[in-house]
Amino acid sequence: MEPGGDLEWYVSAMSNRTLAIIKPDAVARGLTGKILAHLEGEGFHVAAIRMLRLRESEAGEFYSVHRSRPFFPSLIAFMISGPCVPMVLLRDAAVATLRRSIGATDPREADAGTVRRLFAESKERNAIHASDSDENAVREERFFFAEADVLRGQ
Ligand code: 3AN
Repeated sequence: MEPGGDLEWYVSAMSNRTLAIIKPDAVARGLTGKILAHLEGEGFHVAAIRMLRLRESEAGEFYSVHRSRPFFPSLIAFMISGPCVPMVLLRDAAVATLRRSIGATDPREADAGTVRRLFAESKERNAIHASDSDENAVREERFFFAEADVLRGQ
């Protein structure tokens, strides 16, 4: 925020954006376009997008909150196994709406019509990541994009 900037504007702008990653399983299976179309159909606008392959250290930093979990080594191996597609998405109530749109972590528990129910293979190979709070959305956006790379007002 600019010094002396409008706090109300900043808070509302931040709650209207979130970070998603189409994960390596979905990219490898040729599902990138289908998942993008699904999200656009739910009212999200893509404001920044890249395709990249995470390094081990980067994946470890991104998922550092899970470092002590038993699935961490496998999660990191999966996340660096191929290219992924991080993107900034805009919509009102972006974080909560996208979490609903992607569904539960385990696709077998995900509601019908959610991205994971439609496209995910397993709890680990679950097609998509989405930020779980406005604070994490800001942190995760900065992981992949400079503020200047994020389009607004389209
Ligand atoms: P979500 O992505 O639904 O927010 P988190 O944040 O609990 O789920 O977990 C991050 C990622 O770690 C998941 N997307 C999934 O790929 C992996 N993961 C979580 N729990 C498990 C588990 N029990 N076994 C294997 N992988 C898991």
